Amino acid sequence: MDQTDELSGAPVAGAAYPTVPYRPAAVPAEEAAGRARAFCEAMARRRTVREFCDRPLPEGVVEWAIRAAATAPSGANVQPWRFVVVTDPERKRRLREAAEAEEREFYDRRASAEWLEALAPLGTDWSKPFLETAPAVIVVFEVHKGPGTPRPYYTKESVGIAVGLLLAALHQAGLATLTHTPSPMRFLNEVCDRPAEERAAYVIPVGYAADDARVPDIRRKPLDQVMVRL
Ligand code: IYR
Repeated sequence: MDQTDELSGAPVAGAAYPTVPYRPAAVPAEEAAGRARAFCEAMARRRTVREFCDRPLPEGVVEWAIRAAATAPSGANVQPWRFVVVTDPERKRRLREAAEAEEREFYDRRASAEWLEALAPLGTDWSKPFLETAPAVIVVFEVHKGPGTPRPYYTKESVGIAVGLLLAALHQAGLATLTHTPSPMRFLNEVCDRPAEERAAYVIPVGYAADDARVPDIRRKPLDQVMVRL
């Protein structure tokens, strides 16, 4: 069947595009809540970690986690993401140096008193040793319109969902992560050799938590504070 107008080449309303059957794995209704609960309990053990050890990553984990991330839904299925995996020590050193320069500016000048107060319980400062200690740093870029790349839609939402899947995949493989957000992130194009249409959105050290790692004593909001039933 024709899918485009013969003269203009424009898609014809109602034209048939290829489809395939949707066959999700069947879960018996009586098992559904238990499965959701098990996933919740596993995810509830995820914590943002800032102290990593240099234990190497098992073969293949990062690749499978990125494949999982890249299954995320995206606006018009453009899949506007790029995952740069930095493991080379010299590249990590450059990344740390450049990130710390931005962070010094942030903590010494750019951040408002209100923002610094909100960060105080996390114990963060300009120093980012984890960018070198962690065996891998995944820099996630949004891919905007450029030569050879289509216009994306809902880019931030799409990339955010992909990063959620990435963190979940790495966590269930026993790895620790940190969603680090040096700001501004333009320096990452140069450090990661990426073209201008790619804009860094997340810097994610990945590895094993240090044996003596500690995390802030914080709580997640209970369901009645995050869910509204109508
Ligand atoms: N990007 C800085 C500051 C920072 C901001 C927020 I919002 C945090 O949740 C944590 C840190 C840094 O990485 O230190």
